[in-house]
Amino acid sequence: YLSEPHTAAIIPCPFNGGQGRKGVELGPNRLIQAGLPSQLTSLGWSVSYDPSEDPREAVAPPLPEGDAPIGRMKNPRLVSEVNRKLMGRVGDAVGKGWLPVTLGGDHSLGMGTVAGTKSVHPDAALIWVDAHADINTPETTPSGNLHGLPVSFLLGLSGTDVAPFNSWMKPCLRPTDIVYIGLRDVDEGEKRLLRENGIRCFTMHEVDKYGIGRVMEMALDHVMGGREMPLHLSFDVDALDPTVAPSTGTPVRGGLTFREGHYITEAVAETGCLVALDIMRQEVNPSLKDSMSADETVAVGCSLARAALGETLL
Ligand code: 6HN
Ligand code: MN
Ligand code: MN
Ligand code: MN
Repeated sequence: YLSEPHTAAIIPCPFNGGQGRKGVELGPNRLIQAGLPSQLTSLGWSVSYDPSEDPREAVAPPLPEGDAPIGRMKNPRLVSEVNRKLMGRVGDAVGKGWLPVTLGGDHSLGMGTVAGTKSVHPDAALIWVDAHADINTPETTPSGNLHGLPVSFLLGLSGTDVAPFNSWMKPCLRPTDIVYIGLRDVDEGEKRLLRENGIRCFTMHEVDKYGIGRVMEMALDHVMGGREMPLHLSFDVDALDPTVAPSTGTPVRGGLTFREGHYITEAVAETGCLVALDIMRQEVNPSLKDSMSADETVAVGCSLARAALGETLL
């Protein structure tokens, strides 16, 4: 799916409107300052990234009508508009045969990135690495934070055919297209949705039980069935254990080790089928006290991206 030479399009998305905490919008810039573009160049990729472009424009469109909650959904117009634009950017990159590397930002952005990939490759498979399932609907969401809902919108679950999203977003994901890895904090309503839709999940329990090698084999087998098909990887950094990625909004203990996280990205690189990558919820707390853990988390984010783009392939 990738034309030679490979081009990676870095799409910084300093967006926090899908949840209530500040800090997640600082992530993309930190990954870039840490040298991600040149690191990818060193791996042999051409990198499309325009440092003069201000990414804040794309993620903070003016909303003259204000942004009152719709039902339980918070910031619905902002989240919708940002994702509509992101879908276009990701779709453009994938359409050119480039590999978009979207740097989040909160995970509500998964709506736009996956919809963008699907606009070019309707059959694309999706691996969602996360402590959370992000499959709440506007009805089941306990928090109203849209970063907990992207997957239900992509699937078109009941209750997601709502304004303002339904003006541009059409369901584009089938339950058999997606597989989860790393789950350990799933809401009751989400468990029901996962069951009802027969969605394959590898929770931390399965990672412990089978080991990450076997889990990746089964996960790829499930979504790709041994075939060559376009693959989208959406990696929420909170899937990693908080000892590995301490700088994230809702740390959940008992997560993926450094190696397990990297094994996932390496196994994805090995398929040669990756068409889009999200590194999400890379949060940075600007306070000095936390600057070490932020640096650590940023370094892990860069190294996951490098591994997904083939750093460790011999
Ligand atoms: N994330 N399930 C919780 C909610 O509010 O819906 C947490 C969502 C977390 C989202 O980690 O990207
Ligand atoms: Mn997430
Ligand atoms: Mn998460
Ligand atoms: Mn929870």
